[in-house]
Order: sequence, then structure tokens, then C-alpha cells
Amino acid sequence: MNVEKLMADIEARHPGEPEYLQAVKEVLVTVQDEYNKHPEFEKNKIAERIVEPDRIFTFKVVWVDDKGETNVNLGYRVQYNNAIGPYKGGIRFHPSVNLSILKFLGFEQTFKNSLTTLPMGGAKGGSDFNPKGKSDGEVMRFCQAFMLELWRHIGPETDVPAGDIGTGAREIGYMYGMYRKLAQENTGVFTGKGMTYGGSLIRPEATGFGAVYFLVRMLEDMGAVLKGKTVAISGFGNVAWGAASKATELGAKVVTISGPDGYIYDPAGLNAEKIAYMLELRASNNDVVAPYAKKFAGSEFHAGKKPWEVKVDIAMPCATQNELNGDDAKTLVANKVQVVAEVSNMGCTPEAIDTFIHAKVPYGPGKAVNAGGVATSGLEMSQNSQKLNWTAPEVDAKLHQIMDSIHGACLEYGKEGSYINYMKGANIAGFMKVARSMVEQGTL
Ligand code: 2IT
Repeated sequence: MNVEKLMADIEARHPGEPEYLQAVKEVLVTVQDEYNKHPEFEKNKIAERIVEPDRIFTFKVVWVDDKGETNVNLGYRVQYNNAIGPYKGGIRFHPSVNLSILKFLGFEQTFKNSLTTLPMGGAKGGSDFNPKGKSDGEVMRFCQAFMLELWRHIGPETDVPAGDIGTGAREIGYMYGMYRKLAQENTGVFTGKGMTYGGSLIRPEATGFGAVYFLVRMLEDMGAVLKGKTVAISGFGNVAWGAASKATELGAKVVTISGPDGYIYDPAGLNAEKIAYMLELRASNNDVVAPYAKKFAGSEFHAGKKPWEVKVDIAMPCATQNELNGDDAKTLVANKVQVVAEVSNMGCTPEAIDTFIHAKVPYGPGKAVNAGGVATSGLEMSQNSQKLNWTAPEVDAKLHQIMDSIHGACLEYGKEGSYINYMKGANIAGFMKVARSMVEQGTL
């Protein structure tokens, strides 16, 4: 593969899709040496095929708000690659959603799902619907309208959606309810379901818990432990909640959370009460963290800023793509950050990743660090197929095992002298399985 030539072709074909091009470039650059050792990949045009989604559905979502007014949003599903299993990936509801973002997410999901060791292909979907400030009834009517189109393209063995930014248990409940009614079946399509209708214990916690299990292994690789370390977390949603809970349980001190309005610095660190309050803030649907500083004495709110200026041992971006840029990375490195575990999908810009790697700061990429979420979705699918429910310790033990195996895969391909390039390791390990499976199944 000639990455420059390939990227030029892809850019010409898909102008104006910066996030998609960024994700593709990162993977191609890191896998090229390994790829070129396999003439069967080049012969089968695996790189050219793997960068394009299998298909994309775009549809109109029409719904009526509480004032009786009609609203129009756009809905999408990008079915990226199903070489190793049914399409699988979350649904994002956020005003920023567009095709470039969903294509980057579906592309990343393909390799992430491959890393989980479970049989799942990659997909992503969503809408530019903004859940902020919407009533329960409005969210329900929107979700039902969204499913009125999407239901015919998904199914237990074809495509299994889940949550992402803006879609939690409530939205999945409304979407699954509509799917079940239209499809006249109860096969558990959708993961992250409620516990009363086929959900899995530990799924809500899984992305954050898995990220901390991976982080613990990264620390072990450098002969360090999590206990006593300070951690900067961004975001205050489901993923930040899971990561903060587990890191705190294991003795780390989480000193920041953040929202679109700014960040909270709490030098005393989070505790159970503060973590519960974070959930309350999220549930209030206003997308702000500022009220935290009024509630907890000793904490500070920094309006319009990101938490990366705080001196910490560990940084865990848990919010959204490109939330940590080159300047943020330089600040973290100057403040002697020891490890960066990216929990958001593509949370760090290419400049930030270069800065960490150049400074030999271990950087765990989202597709490895956050894979516990979709891995536990895979475990939910297994339970639904068996018509059984596993206990929380059973699911947690399997999640732990999967995160260890992802860490092992990163080490297999990521060693660069004494430095471990987890990004390279994750990209190659995730890519190899999908690529081999495509070769074995012929040109399609
Ligand atoms: O980015 C992700 O891995 C998710 N939003 C979860 C996907 C899933 O199918 O559980």
C-alpha cells in the first residue's frame, strides 16, 4: 500500500469529511508496514475496500414537539463492515452529527469491535437532533419517528445498534419499543437495554470500567499503580461516570470533570456523593457542570476552559472527538503527565498524539481503551441469544478478561524498543483480523 496515493484518492472522493479522513489516515499510516508484509492484502485491495463503508442510509425524521410544531431532523446509519459479525455500533444524537463524524465513528468501530475478540462488525448511526432541554415526550416522539425508518435495516443477525452521546437507557427504551412493535419480534436488537427487557448488568458501567482496567495494565507496563494518582477526566456523561467511579474505587483521586460550559477542578477529589451528583447534572438535561462548584465547597468552576491545564498524573478524555489538541498535550507533558488513556472516540488530535509519542508518554487510543462498552454489548447479545441473564460479577469478570486480551494485542504489535505504542498495536491487531477475514471470504 502507498498511503500517500491512497489518501489522495480518498480525499478526492470524499472532500469535506475531515473527521473521516483523520481516522482513516491514522489507521493506514500505522498499519502500512505490517500490511506490506502480506501480499494477499494488496492483491485483494483490502485497504481500498476497508476504508469505504458497505452502505449508508440517510433519512428524514419528522416529529411534533410539545408546542404542536413539526420538526425535521436528519437520521443516518452507516453500516461499515460485517466481515467478522453483524454490524454493531452506537447511535449518536447531537447537533454536530454529520456524515463525516458517523463515518469516522463507524470506521473506528470496525477495528474496536475486532479487538474485543467477539464476532461483531462495525457500524454507527445517529441524528442531528439535540436532546438538550427536550421533554420526555419530545424525546420519545423523536425516537419513535427515527425508528420508523431505521427498523427495516436492522436485526439481531444483521445490525445491532446501541447508545452513544445523547442516547442512554431512556432513548434506547423508546427506540427498542418501536422496533419491537414494528418487527413483531423480541430478539434483543439494540444493546444497552433496560434490565426489565433484556439488558445486561454492568453494561452502563462497562465503557468506564473497562477503560480503567486497561489503564491499570498500562500503568503496570511502566511498573506503576493507580492508587494515589491524580486523574483529570473530561465530560460528565455515562462514560465519565463509569471511569470516575472505578478509578475512585481503586484509590485514584479524580480532580476534574467538564461540560460544554467549562470544567470543575475539585482538589479534594470525587467521592460517591459527588459522582451521584454528576448523574443528577446529566439527568437535568441542561448540559452544564457549573452548579457543581456551588454545591461542593473547595471546588472551582473554570468557564469556557478544558481540564488539561490542571497538573495531574493521568489524563482521561471522556467527552468527544478532538477534545484534546496539540497545545493541550504540550501543557500536559510540561506538567509531567504520566499516562494518557483516551476514552472518547478519537479524543486526541493527531498533533496531540504526536506530542505524547514524541515525549514517550504512554498513550492508549480510544478504540482499545473504550472497547469495554461494545464488548459488554457483545455479552448482552450472547445473553439475549441464550435467553439467560448473567450476574454482575460474571459480566464484570468477562469484561476484565476482554480488556486484558486487548491490552495483550496492543503489546503484540505495539512495542517500539522500551516504549509501547498502544495506538499502533491496537490499529494493527484490530485491522489484521478484519483483513484476514475479508481475504478468506473472497472479493465482495
Ligand atoms: O463507541 C462505542 O463503542 C459505543 N458507542 C458503544 C457501541 C455499542 O454497540 O455498544
